Amino acid sequence: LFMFSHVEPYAGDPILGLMDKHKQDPRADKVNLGVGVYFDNDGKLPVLNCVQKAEAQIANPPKPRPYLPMDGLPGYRAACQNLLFGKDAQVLKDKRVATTATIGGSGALKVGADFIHAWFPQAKCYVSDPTWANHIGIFEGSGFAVGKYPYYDAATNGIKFDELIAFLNTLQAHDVVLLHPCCHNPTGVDLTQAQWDKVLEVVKAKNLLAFMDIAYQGFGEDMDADVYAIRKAVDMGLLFFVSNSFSKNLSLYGERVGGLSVVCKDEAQAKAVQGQLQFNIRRIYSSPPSHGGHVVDIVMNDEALFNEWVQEVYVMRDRIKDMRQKLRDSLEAKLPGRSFEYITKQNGMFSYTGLTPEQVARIIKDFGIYMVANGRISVAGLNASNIDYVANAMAEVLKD
Ligand code: KET
Repeated sequence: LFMFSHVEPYAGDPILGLMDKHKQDPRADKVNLGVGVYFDNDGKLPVLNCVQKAEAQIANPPKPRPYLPMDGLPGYRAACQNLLFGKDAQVLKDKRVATTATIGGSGALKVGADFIHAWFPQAKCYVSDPTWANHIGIFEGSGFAVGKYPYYDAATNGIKFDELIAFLNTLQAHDVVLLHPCCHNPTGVDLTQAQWDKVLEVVKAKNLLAFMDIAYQGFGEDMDADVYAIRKAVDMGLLFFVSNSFSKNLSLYGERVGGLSVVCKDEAQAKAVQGQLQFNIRRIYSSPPSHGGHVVDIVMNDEALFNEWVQEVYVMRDRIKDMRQKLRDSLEAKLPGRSFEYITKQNGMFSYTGLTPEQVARIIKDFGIYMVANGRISVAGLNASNIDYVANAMAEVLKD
Protein backbone atom coordinates (compact mmCIF):
# COMPACT_ATOMS: atom_id res chain seq x y z
CA LEU A 1 0.00 0.00 0.00
CA PHE A 2 2.84 2.38 0.88
CA MET A 3 5.21 1.03 -1.74
CA PHE A 4 5.40 4.18 -3.86
CA SER A 5 4.38 6.77 -1.31
CA HIS A 6 7.86 8.32 -1.32
CA VAL A 7 7.83 8.92 -5.10
CA GLU A 8 7.86 12.62 -5.79
CA PRO A 9 5.80 14.22 -8.54
CA TYR A 10 7.60 15.25 -11.76
CA ALA A 11 7.43 18.95 -12.52
CA GLY A 12 7.47 18.18 -16.27
CA ASP A 13 10.06 19.06 -18.91
CA PRO A 14 10.58 22.76 -19.69
CA ILE A 15 10.43 22.10 -23.45
CA LEU A 16 8.39 18.91 -24.04
CA GLY A 17 5.83 19.99 -21.40
CA LEU A 18 4.88 22.91 -23.67
CA MET A 19 3.57 20.52 -26.34
CA ASP A 20 0.84 19.23 -24.00
CA LYS A 21 -0.07 22.70 -22.78
CA HIS A 22 -0.37 23.95 -26.37
CA LYS A 23 -2.46 20.93 -27.33
CA GLN A 24 -4.88 21.50 -24.45
CA ASP A 25 -5.31 25.23 -25.15
CA PRO A 26 -8.78 25.67 -26.75
CA ARG A 27 -7.97 29.05 -28.40
CA ALA A 28 -8.12 28.90 -32.21
CA ASP A 29 -5.28 31.38 -32.71
CA LYS A 30 -2.82 29.62 -30.37
CA VAL A 31 0.75 29.24 -31.67
CA ASN A 32 3.40 26.63 -30.87
CA LEU A 33 6.89 28.16 -30.76
CA GLY A 34 8.06 25.81 -28.02
CA VAL A 35 9.75 22.61 -29.12
CA GLY A 36 12.42 22.74 -31.83
CA VAL A 37 10.38 21.16 -34.59
CA TYR A 38 10.13 22.44 -38.16
CA PHE A 39 6.61 23.17 -39.37
CA ASP A 40 5.96 24.24 -42.96
CA ASN A 41 4.14 27.39 -44.06
CA ASP A 42 0.80 25.61 -43.45
CA GLY A 43 1.86 24.82 -39.89
CA LYS A 44 2.27 21.13 -40.79
CA LEU A 45 5.07 18.74 -39.93
CA PRO A 46 6.50 17.80 -43.35
CA VAL A 47 7.18 14.28 -44.57
CA LEU A 48 10.13 14.92 -46.88
CA ASN A 49 9.86 13.64 -50.45
CA CYS A 50 13.13 11.76 -50.11
CA VAL A 51 11.74 10.02 -47.02
CA GLN A 52 8.50 9.09 -48.80
CA LYS A 53 10.48 7.51 -51.62
CA ALA A 54 12.67 5.56 -49.19
CA GLU A 55 9.59 4.38 -47.30
CA ALA A 56 8.00 3.20 -50.54
CA GLN A 57 11.09 1.05 -51.13
CA ILE A 58 10.91 -0.38 -47.62
CA ALA A 59 7.18 -1.17 -47.88
CA ASN A 60 7.26 -2.86 -51.26
CA PRO A 61 7.87 -5.74 -50.96
CA PRO A 62 7.40 -5.82 -47.17
CA LYS A 63 10.67 -6.55 -45.38
CA PRO A 64 11.23 -8.76 -42.34
CA ARG A 65 12.35 -6.95 -39.17
CA PRO A 66 15.31 -8.71 -37.60
CA TYR A 67 17.24 -7.06 -34.80
CA LEU A 68 19.72 -4.56 -36.18
CA PRO A 69 23.37 -4.80 -35.10
CA MET A 70 23.97 -3.13 -31.70
CA ASP A 71 25.62 -0.19 -33.45
CA GLY A 72 23.14 0.01 -36.33
CA LEU A 73 23.27 -0.57 -40.09
CA PRO A 74 26.69 -0.19 -41.76
CA GLY A 75 25.21 2.20 -44.36
CA TYR A 76 23.73 4.29 -41.58
CA ARG A 77 27.05 4.57 -39.81
CA ALA A 78 28.78 5.53 -43.05
CA ALA A 79 26.09 8.16 -43.65
CA CYS A 80 26.81 9.81 -40.29
CA GLN A 81 30.54 9.76 -40.98
CA ASN A 82 30.31 11.15 -44.51
CA LEU A 83 28.06 14.02 -43.46
CA LEU A 84 30.14 15.00 -40.47
CA PHE A 85 33.69 14.46 -41.67
CA GLY A 86 33.31 14.64 -45.47
CA LYS A 87 33.01 11.71 -47.86
CA ASP A 88 36.68 11.67 -48.84
CA ALA A 89 38.13 12.58 -45.45
CA GLN A 90 41.47 10.98 -44.66
CA VAL A 91 40.31 10.28 -41.10
CA LEU A 92 37.65 7.95 -42.56
CA LYS A 93 40.09 6.27 -44.95
CA ASP A 94 42.33 5.67 -41.94
CA LYS A 95 39.35 4.06 -40.13
CA ARG A 96 40.02 6.24 -37.11
CA VAL A 97 36.38 7.02 -36.35
CA ALA A 98 34.17 4.77 -34.24
CA THR A 99 30.51 5.42 -35.12
CA THR A 100 27.31 3.92 -33.81
CA ALA A 101 23.67 4.55 -34.59
CA THR A 102 21.81 5.84 -31.54
CA ILE A 103 18.27 6.53 -30.40
CA GLY A 104 18.20 10.13 -31.59
CA GLY A 105 20.73 12.79 -30.72
CA SER A 106 19.67 12.33 -27.10
CA GLY A 107 20.68 8.68 -27.20
CA ALA A 108 24.06 9.68 -28.64
CA LEU A 109 24.64 12.07 -25.76
CA LYS A 110 23.64 9.37 -23.27
CA VAL A 111 25.82 6.62 -24.76
CA GLY A 112 28.73 9.05 -25.03
CA ALA A 113 28.28 10.39 -21.50
CA ASP A 114 28.17 6.86 -20.05
CA PHE A 115 31.31 5.92 -21.97
CA ILE A 116 33.23 8.98 -20.80
CA HIS A 117 32.12 8.59 -17.21
CA ALA A 118 33.31 4.97 -17.22
CA TRP A 119 36.73 5.67 -18.75
CA PHE A 120 37.40 9.17 -17.35
CA PRO A 121 35.73 8.98 -13.92
CA GLN A 122 37.43 12.18 -12.70
CA ALA A 123 36.25 14.31 -15.61
CA LYS A 124 33.74 17.10 -15.10
CA CYS A 125 31.46 18.29 -17.85
CA TYR A 126 31.04 21.92 -18.91
CA VAL A 127 28.18 23.25 -21.01
CA SER A 128 27.58 26.69 -22.48
CA ASP A 129 25.69 29.26 -20.42
CA PRO A 130 22.93 28.85 -21.49
CA THR A 131 22.46 25.51 -23.23
CA TRP A 132 19.76 23.00 -24.15
CA ALA A 133 18.47 21.97 -20.70
CA ASN A 134 18.74 18.27 -21.44
CA HIS A 135 22.51 18.51 -21.96
CA ILE A 136 22.72 19.07 -18.22
CA GLY A 137 20.10 16.40 -17.52
CA ILE A 138 21.79 13.71 -19.59
CA PHE A 139 25.32 14.30 -18.27
CA GLU A 140 24.10 14.52 -14.66
CA GLY A 141 22.15 11.33 -15.28
CA SER A 142 25.42 9.64 -16.28
CA GLY A 143 27.02 10.74 -13.01
CA PHE A 144 28.81 13.94 -14.04
CA ALA A 145 29.13 17.14 -12.10
CA VAL A 146 28.07 19.68 -14.74
CA GLY A 147 29.38 23.24 -14.78
CA LYS A 148 28.86 26.15 -17.18
CA TYR A 149 31.29 28.04 -19.36
CA PRO A 150 30.63 31.71 -20.25
CA TYR A 151 28.94 32.00 -23.63
CA TYR A 152 26.01 34.29 -24.39
CA ASP A 153 26.28 38.01 -23.76
CA ALA A 154 22.78 39.48 -23.36
CA ALA A 155 24.17 43.02 -23.47
CA THR A 156 25.45 42.60 -27.04
CA ASN A 157 23.44 39.56 -28.22
CA GLY A 158 26.90 38.16 -28.90
CA ILE A 159 29.44 35.94 -27.18
CA LYS A 160 31.56 36.58 -24.09
CA PHE A 161 34.50 35.35 -26.06
CA ASP A 162 37.40 36.51 -23.89
CA GLU A 163 35.70 35.11 -20.78
CA LEU A 164 35.03 31.86 -22.60
CA ILE A 165 38.70 31.45 -23.52
CA ALA A 166 39.90 32.45 -20.05
CA PHE A 167 37.49 29.92 -18.49
CA LEU A 168 38.51 27.03 -20.73
CA ASN A 169 42.11 27.71 -19.71
CA THR A 170 41.22 26.93 -16.09
CA LEU A 171 39.88 23.41 -16.81
CA GLN A 172 41.63 20.11 -16.06
CA ALA A 173 42.88 17.63 -18.65
CA HIS A 174 40.06 15.31 -19.88
CA ASP A 175 37.30 17.62 -18.68
CA VAL A 176 34.44 17.43 -21.15
CA VAL A 177 33.48 20.60 -23.03
CA LEU A 178 30.11 20.30 -24.72
CA LEU A 179 30.08 22.43 -27.88
CA HIS A 180 27.41 23.26 -30.49
CA PRO A 181 29.07 23.23 -33.96
CA CYS A 182 26.19 25.26 -35.47
CA CYS A 183 22.78 26.71 -34.68
CA HIS A 184 23.41 27.08 -30.94
CA ASN A 185 20.46 26.01 -28.82
CA PRO A 186 18.87 28.12 -27.33
CA THR A 187 20.57 31.36 -28.43
CA GLY A 188 21.12 30.94 -32.19
CA VAL A 189 24.47 32.70 -31.66
CA ASP A 190 27.39 30.77 -33.13
CA LEU A 191 31.16 31.18 -32.97
CA THR A 192 32.85 32.54 -36.09
CA GLN A 193 35.39 30.29 -37.79
CA ALA A 194 38.24 32.38 -36.33
CA GLN A 195 36.70 31.98 -32.86
CA TRP A 196 36.39 28.22 -33.36
CA ASP A 197 40.07 28.07 -34.22
CA LYS A 198 40.93 29.75 -30.92
CA VAL A 199 38.57 27.60 -28.84
CA LEU A 200 39.97 24.42 -30.39
CA GLU A 201 43.52 25.60 -29.73
CA VAL A 202 42.73 25.82 -26.02
CA VAL A 203 40.98 22.44 -26.12
CA LYS A 204 44.13 21.00 -27.62
CA ALA A 205 46.61 22.82 -25.37
CA LYS A 206 44.70 21.84 -22.21
CA ASN A 207 43.96 18.30 -23.40
CA LEU A 208 40.22 18.81 -22.93
CA LEU A 209 37.70 16.36 -24.34
CA ALA A 210 35.47 18.13 -26.85
CA PHE A 211 31.95 16.74 -27.25
CA MET A 212 30.32 18.34 -30.28
CA ASP A 213 26.55 18.00 -30.38
CA ILE A 214 25.08 18.78 -33.80
CA ALA A 215 21.31 18.52 -34.17
CA TYR A 216 20.78 21.11 -36.93
CA GLN A 217 23.25 20.36 -39.74
CA GLY A 218 22.08 22.19 -42.87
CA PHE A 219 19.91 24.72 -41.02
CA GLY A 220 22.74 27.22 -40.48
CA GLU A 221 24.82 28.10 -43.52
CA ASP A 222 25.02 24.81 -45.45
CA MET A 223 25.88 21.13 -44.94
CA ASP A 224 29.64 21.72 -45.03
CA ALA A 225 29.98 25.13 -43.37
CA ASP A 226 27.86 23.89 -40.45
CA VAL A 227 30.47 21.27 -39.57
CA TYR A 228 33.46 23.61 -39.79
CA ALA A 229 34.37 23.01 -36.13
CA ILE A 230 34.27 19.23 -36.51
CA ARG A 231 36.52 19.14 -39.56
CA LYS A 232 38.86 21.73 -38.08
CA ALA A 233 39.22 19.63 -34.92
CA VAL A 234 40.16 16.64 -37.09
CA ASP A 235 42.72 18.77 -38.98
CA MET A 236 44.25 19.82 -35.68
CA GLY A 237 44.67 16.21 -34.63
CA LEU A 238 42.15 16.32 -31.78
CA LEU A 239 40.49 13.16 -30.48
CA PHE A 240 36.87 13.95 -29.63
CA PHE A 241 33.18 13.04 -29.64
CA VAL A 242 30.40 14.04 -32.04
CA SER A 243 26.70 13.38 -31.48
CA ASN A 244 24.42 13.99 -34.43
CA SER A 245 20.67 13.89 -34.94
CA PHE A 246 18.54 13.35 -38.05
CA SER A 247 15.38 14.33 -36.16
CA LYS A 248 15.23 17.84 -37.62
CA ASN A 249 17.01 17.65 -40.95
CA LEU A 250 15.12 14.54 -42.07
CA SER A 251 11.94 15.53 -40.19
CA LEU A 252 12.01 12.09 -38.54
CA TYR A 253 11.54 13.19 -34.92
CA GLY A 254 9.62 10.16 -33.71
CA GLU A 255 11.81 7.60 -35.47
CA ARG A 256 14.64 8.42 -33.04
CA VAL A 257 17.55 8.52 -35.47
CA GLY A 258 20.92 9.79 -34.32
CA GLY A 259 24.55 8.83 -34.22
CA LEU A 260 27.62 8.95 -32.03
CA SER A 261 31.12 9.22 -33.50
CA VAL A 262 34.43 9.14 -31.68
CA VAL A 263 37.57 10.30 -33.45
CA CYS A 264 40.43 8.06 -32.26
CA LYS A 265 44.20 7.90 -32.68
CA ASP A 266 44.26 4.92 -35.03
CA GLU A 267 42.22 2.01 -36.32
CA ALA A 268 43.01 -0.25 -33.35
CA GLN A 269 41.87 2.39 -30.88
CA ALA A 270 38.71 3.01 -32.90
CA LYS A 271 37.94 -0.74 -32.78
CA ALA A 272 38.29 -0.79 -28.99
CA VAL A 273 36.07 2.27 -28.61
CA GLN A 274 33.51 0.83 -31.04
CA GLY A 275 33.38 -2.32 -28.91
CA GLN A 276 32.88 -0.39 -25.68
CA LEU A 277 30.08 1.63 -27.25
CA GLN A 278 28.39 -1.63 -28.29
CA PHE A 279 28.85 -2.92 -24.73
CA ASN A 280 27.12 0.19 -23.33
CA ILE A 281 24.31 0.02 -25.88
CA ARG A 282 23.68 -3.67 -25.20
CA ARG A 283 23.22 -2.89 -21.53
CA ILE A 284 20.90 0.08 -22.05
CA TYR A 285 18.62 -0.83 -25.00
CA SER A 286 20.45 -3.57 -26.94
CA SER A 287 20.03 -2.30 -30.50
CA PRO A 288 18.51 0.65 -32.36
CA PRO A 289 15.07 0.84 -34.00
CA SER A 290 14.95 -0.44 -37.55
CA HIS A 291 12.50 1.64 -39.61
CA GLY A 292 14.21 5.01 -39.26
CA GLY A 293 17.56 3.31 -39.64
CA HIS A 294 16.58 1.95 -43.03
CA VAL A 295 15.13 5.28 -44.16
CA VAL A 296 18.38 7.08 -43.32
CA ASP A 297 20.45 4.33 -44.95
CA ILE A 298 18.45 4.52 -48.20
CA VAL A 299 18.25 8.32 -48.47
CA MET A 300 21.89 8.97 -47.62
CA ASN A 301 23.38 6.27 -49.83
CA ASP A 302 21.41 6.94 -53.03
CA GLU A 303 22.85 9.88 -54.92
CA ALA A 304 19.54 11.18 -56.30
CA LEU A 305 17.73 10.87 -52.97
CA PHE A 306 20.66 12.44 -51.16
CA ASN A 307 20.68 15.46 -53.47
CA GLU A 308 16.93 15.81 -53.15
CA TRP A 309 17.28 15.66 -49.36
CA VAL A 310 19.88 18.44 -49.25
CA GLN A 311 17.60 20.69 -51.31
CA GLU A 312 14.66 19.92 -49.02
CA VAL A 313 16.75 20.90 -45.99
CA TYR A 314 17.66 24.18 -47.67
CA VAL A 315 13.98 24.91 -48.32
CA MET A 316 13.38 24.54 -44.56
CA ARG A 317 16.45 26.66 -43.77
CA ASP A 318 15.38 29.44 -46.14
CA ARG A 319 11.81 29.56 -44.89
CA ILE A 320 13.09 30.04 -41.35
CA LYS A 321 15.38 32.85 -42.53
CA ASP A 322 12.42 34.47 -44.27
CA MET A 323 10.36 34.29 -41.07
CA ARG A 324 13.24 35.88 -39.12
CA GLN A 325 13.28 38.82 -41.53
CA LYS A 326 9.50 39.27 -41.38
CA LEU A 327 9.42 39.08 -37.59
CA ARG A 328 12.24 41.62 -37.31
CA ASP A 329 10.67 44.04 -39.81
CA SER A 330 7.32 43.77 -38.11
CA LEU A 331 8.71 44.40 -34.61
CA GLU A 332 10.80 47.33 -35.79
CA ALA A 333 7.70 48.85 -37.42
CA LYS A 334 5.66 48.42 -34.25
CA LEU A 335 8.35 49.57 -31.81
CA PRO A 336 10.13 52.41 -33.62
CA GLY A 337 13.63 53.21 -32.43
CA ARG A 338 14.30 49.67 -31.20
CA SER A 339 16.56 47.29 -33.09
CA PHE A 340 15.62 43.65 -33.60
CA GLU A 341 18.65 42.93 -35.72
CA TYR A 342 19.54 40.04 -33.43
CA ILE A 343 16.63 38.03 -34.86
CA THR A 344 18.14 37.97 -38.36
CA LYS A 345 21.70 37.50 -37.13
CA GLN A 346 20.93 34.38 -35.12
CA ASN A 347 21.23 30.99 -36.86
CA GLY A 348 19.15 27.84 -36.98
CA MET A 349 15.75 27.09 -35.60
CA PHE A 350 15.78 29.33 -32.57
CA SER A 351 15.71 32.94 -31.62
CA TYR A 352 16.59 34.03 -28.12
CA THR A 353 14.20 36.92 -27.72
CA GLY A 354 15.32 38.34 -24.41
CA LEU A 355 11.72 38.04 -23.15
CA THR A 356 11.77 37.63 -19.37
CA PRO A 357 10.06 34.66 -17.70
CA GLU A 358 7.27 37.07 -16.67
CA GLN A 359 6.81 38.28 -20.25
CA VAL A 360 6.77 34.67 -21.47
CA ALA A 361 4.14 33.77 -18.88
CA ARG A 362 2.06 36.72 -20.09
CA ILE A 363 2.34 35.90 -23.79
CA ILE A 364 1.24 32.33 -23.06
CA LYS A 365 -1.65 33.41 -20.82
CA ASP A 366 -2.96 36.36 -22.84
CA PHE A 367 -2.19 35.21 -26.39
CA GLY A 368 -1.77 31.42 -26.30
CA ILE A 369 1.71 31.73 -27.83
CA TYR A 370 3.82 28.94 -26.35
CA MET A 371 7.57 29.41 -25.92
CA VAL A 372 10.27 28.23 -23.51
CA ALA A 373 10.46 30.20 -20.24
CA ASN A 374 14.00 31.37 -21.08
CA GLY A 375 12.55 33.40 -23.98
CA ARG A 376 13.56 30.97 -26.75
CA ILE A 377 11.21 30.77 -29.71
CA SER A 378 11.29 28.16 -32.44
CA VAL A 379 11.20 30.41 -35.51
CA ALA A 380 10.13 27.37 -37.55
CA GLY A 381 6.72 27.59 -35.84
CA LEU A 382 6.03 30.92 -37.55
CA ASN A 383 4.16 31.07 -40.85
CA ALA A 384 2.28 33.51 -43.07
CA SER A 385 -0.93 32.98 -41.08
CA ASN A 386 0.42 33.57 -37.57
CA ILE A 387 3.39 35.91 -37.92
CA ASP A 388 1.38 39.14 -37.56
CA TYR A 389 -0.39 37.77 -34.53
CA VAL A 390 2.93 36.79 -32.92
CA ALA A 391 4.63 40.10 -33.77
CA ASN A 392 1.68 42.01 -32.29
CA ALA A 393 1.78 39.97 -29.12
CA MET A 394 5.55 40.33 -28.76
CA ALA A 395 5.32 44.08 -29.30
CA GLU A 396 2.55 44.24 -26.70
CA VAL A 397 4.54 42.49 -23.96
CA LEU A 398 7.79 44.28 -24.89
CA LYS A 399 6.39 47.80 -25.02
CA ASP A 400 6.33 48.43 -21.26
N1 KET B 1 20.94 18.27 -29.18
C1 KET B 1 20.39 19.48 -29.34
C2 KET B 1 21.29 20.67 -29.38
C3 KET B 1 19.01 19.60 -29.46
O1 KET B 1 18.50 20.81 -29.63
C4 KET B 1 18.18 18.46 -29.42
C5 KET B 1 16.73 18.58 -29.49
C6 KET B 1 18.80 17.22 -29.29
C7 KET B 1 20.18 17.16 -29.17
C8 KET B 1 18.03 15.94 -29.24
O2 KET B 1 17.73 15.46 -30.50
P1 KET B 1 16.86 14.12 -30.69
O3 KET B 1 17.34 13.54 -31.93
O4 KET B 1 15.43 14.56 -30.73
O5 KET B 1 17.13 13.25 -29.49
N2 KET B 1 16.12 19.68 -29.22
C9 KET B 1 14.70 20.00 -29.31
C10 KET B 1 13.76 18.95 -28.85
C11 KET B 1 13.95 18.53 -27.42
O6 KET B 1 14.01 19.37 -26.51
O7 KET B 1 14.01 17.31 -27.21
C12 KET B 1 14.46 21.34 -28.62
O8 KET B 1 15.40 21.93 -28.07
O9 KET B 1 13.34 21.83 -28.66
